[in-house]
Amino acid sequence: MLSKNEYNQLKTVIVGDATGAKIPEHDISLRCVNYADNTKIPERGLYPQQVRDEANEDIDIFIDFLTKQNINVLRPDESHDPTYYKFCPRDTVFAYNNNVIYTPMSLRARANEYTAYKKIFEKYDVTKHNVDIKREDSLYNTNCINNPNILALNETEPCFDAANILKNNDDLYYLVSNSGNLLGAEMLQRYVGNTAKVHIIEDVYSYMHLDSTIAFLKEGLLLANPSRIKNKKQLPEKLQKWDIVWAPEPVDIGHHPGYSNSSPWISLNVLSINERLVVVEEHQHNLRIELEKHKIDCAMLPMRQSRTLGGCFHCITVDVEREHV
Ligand code: DAV
Repeated sequence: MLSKNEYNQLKTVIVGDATGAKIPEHDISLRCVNYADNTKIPERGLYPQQVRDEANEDIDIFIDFLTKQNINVLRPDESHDPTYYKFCPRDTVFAYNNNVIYTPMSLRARANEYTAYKKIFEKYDVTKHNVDIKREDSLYNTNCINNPNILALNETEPCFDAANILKNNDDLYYLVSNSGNLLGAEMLQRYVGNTAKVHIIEDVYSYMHLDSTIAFLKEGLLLANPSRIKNKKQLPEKLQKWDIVWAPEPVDIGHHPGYSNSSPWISLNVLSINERLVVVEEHQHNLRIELEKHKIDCAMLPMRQSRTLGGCFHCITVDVEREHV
């Protein structure tokens, strides 16, 4: 059985790889999903060497830490040369209970990214869903450019990145945003059937993914981004009963000039090893102080290119197996 929540003792994890990370063709999907704020898209081609090298150096440090925690680390297929990247397996693969979903990703350039992870799941006796969608121009709403009140995805076909979801045992939480539409949530519900209930989170954050807005720390305790969640009422009813650690202002570690795939709130993108230990970007001291108040220790590790490439320790991993209690 695959992991069912975000915080039980981690046993097996996929860690991404910055090798071959690229800016893809400048198409309508890239503009609407990644650059709806209308910033200039960098030139097509490999990310600067320094970005890829530093990201991989920091990944090596992270893997060393995980291995010392007796966690089994798996990597994307080395022979896979990505059209986009394989730095953030979280975006691509939804591993949950008895299902693996290679999600119908919002960027055209990421349509085949799942092939980098297929081998890993061959040995797991779970149902594999691979959703092939057309990504016609009509899926994308160019009115989203410069207008966060209009989402990038129309409801023409189901479309979502796996990182739009957080899992909490029998409940799945799904953000409707530029990287996931309502049809996608319905499809997710069909795939997991009666093993879980999909709860929608809407009108909270228009851009990418859920994991720089909320992190589940243990049953009944979540970390929330106060710049996006202003009021408990914006959360699905079940989560309104949880205690909330409000994340402090992030320390902005900056990004490579001209290349930015995330806001400073990537600080919130932590990976739980278990309910008492999380991996946090090394400059986020105020976050560490808040978490320690809740008896959660922080392993402070570097991830220098997290803003450049749009992923910190949650994004660059998939928790494949956690202990079941
Ligand atoms: O700017 O907070 C982060 C993307 C996480 N996958 C942001 C988006």
